[in-house]
Amino acid sequence: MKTWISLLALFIVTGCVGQPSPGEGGVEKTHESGDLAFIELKIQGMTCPSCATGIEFALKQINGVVDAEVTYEEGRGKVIYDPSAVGEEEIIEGVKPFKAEVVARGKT
Ligand code: 9UX
Repeated sequence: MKTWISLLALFIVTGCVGQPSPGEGGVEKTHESGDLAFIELKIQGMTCPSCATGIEFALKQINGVVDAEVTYEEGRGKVIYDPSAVGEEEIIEGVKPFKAEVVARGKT
């Protein structure tokens, strides 16, 4: 539930000022240890690019998430996380208002 609250708090902060950030141009793999996992999410309900930025930010607040990238155009999110610290369920819970579902998973 705390993840949802962080998402909510983010939207309160971000509002709908709609400044689509250019993003980081790809999910940077900062840890190449091989102990990290990767999931791709299908995310429904985003209505503007700022939504994607907000969800991406919220995902990054989750403990154990190493990196996240969400694209509005594709309706997809990519998350790299430490499976010893966080699970798919908690990650999905963090974006629950947007009906995220895992469409791919793997190792980094
Ligand atoms: Mo502004 Mo996108 O609230 O849902 S971030 S339209």
